[in-house]
Amino acid sequence: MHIWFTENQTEDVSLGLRVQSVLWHENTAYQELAVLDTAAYGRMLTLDGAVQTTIADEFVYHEMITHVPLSLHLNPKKVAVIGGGDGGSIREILKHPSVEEAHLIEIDDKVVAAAKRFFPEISVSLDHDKAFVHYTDGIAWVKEASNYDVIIVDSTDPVGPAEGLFKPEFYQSIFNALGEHGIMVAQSESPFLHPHLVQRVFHGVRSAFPTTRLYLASVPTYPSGLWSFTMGVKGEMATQVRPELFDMITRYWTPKLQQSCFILPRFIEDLVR
Ligand code: AG3
Repeated sequence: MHIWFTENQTEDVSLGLRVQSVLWHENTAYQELAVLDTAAYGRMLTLDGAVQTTIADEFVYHEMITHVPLSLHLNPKKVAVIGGGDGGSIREILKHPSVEEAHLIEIDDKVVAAAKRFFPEISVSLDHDKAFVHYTDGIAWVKEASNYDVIIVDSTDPVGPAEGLFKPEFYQSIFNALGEHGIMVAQSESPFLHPHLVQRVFHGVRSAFPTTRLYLASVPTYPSGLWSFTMGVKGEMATQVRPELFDMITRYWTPKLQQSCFILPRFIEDLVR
């Protein structure tokens, strides 16, 4: 069969994936959600036509958005994910023995429902007794939150429901919701295709946090394949990966990669100078 999914990543670039079957399609209260079985990357979740996750490469993004901040925190116990309704970030957070509570703040319950039905490998930990799912707007939620150790912004692109998650006021609310040595991370798009967004997030986080760092990982199904994450740190950070994390089971993150992912190519260093 020759059915192709195309994501128009910019006006000039698209990604095409051959589709074996369409498993689900709906217009939720917030966005258009689809689950497609792709020949190259297995099952894939899309929101408003943008690839969110695929079975073949989700581990890169989910491990890197969680293990990097969690292993830099001195003792992460209380963690929240804003967005991330597929549950992949919660699954990774719960690999950390110190974590007592992992909260998921997702505006669209239909994303969680689709993840539970079609992506059991990704959503597997959403029913864990340390996982708490809240169906609410992340911007309002974070204003009431306090004493979190790590807050992860696992959002879609800054159009539609996620727009407010890219604003400096939001990073300031996250700063206030974090405890003394709190750390935040936001997915911050592609240095090749969205340099202005990389800068927007970096400068926004820097306006709220004393320390801001950018790091990279390679996610083949996201625009350009090279993805960035922006971290804001409130206080002290761990200087070494804690010994109990050395045997955590991962496929992308390693204690060595933890050190190297902050080393940036010059054009990206220049972007966030
Ligand atoms: N959130 C990041 C999606 C950004 C991808 N952008 C795109 N395809 N245009 C992923 C959610 C995974 N938990």
